[in-house]
Amino acid sequence: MNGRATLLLGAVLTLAGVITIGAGALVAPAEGNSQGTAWTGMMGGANGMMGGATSAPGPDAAGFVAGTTASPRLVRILATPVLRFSPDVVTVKAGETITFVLTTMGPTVHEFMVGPAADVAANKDGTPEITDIGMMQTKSLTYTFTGSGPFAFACHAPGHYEAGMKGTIVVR
Ligand SMILES: [Cu+2]
Repeated sequence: MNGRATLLLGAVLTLAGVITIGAGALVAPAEGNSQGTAWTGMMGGANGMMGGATSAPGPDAAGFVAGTTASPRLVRILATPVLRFSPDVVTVKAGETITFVLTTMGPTVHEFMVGPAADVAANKDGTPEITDIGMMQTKSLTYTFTGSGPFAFACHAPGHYEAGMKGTIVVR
């Protein structure tokens, strides 16, 4: 088999792997209300279309494997129509590398910034951020939590942070 064919086969197998993961169970939103359940249902559809993966177990869950720069741990977060992230608390182990996978539910465009809590609160230039996450779009950002924090995340689309669109990183 020549090199190009091997590369193509690898790409197909990778795609198949992603789709298989996407068909798995989703992590439930932090809130147990009916809207949260509806979003989870919609996420199932989004996964089917986008081939997205589910959140990996966190430090408090069975099967936890700390994320590294070579193999970041995946944390899926929904940006919801009521200007909240779900979940809005994410627990990490000190030093972990996390790939945040953000999906916007509903017509409002969101952003996702993560880093030192003071920088995130101040919307400081240079703080890691993804922007223009439109309806049913998924974007990701990888961040390494060096030190004990405090760390936070937020959406700085106009008015959203003030409305409460922010989250907390708990470092174990
Ligand atoms: Cu927002």
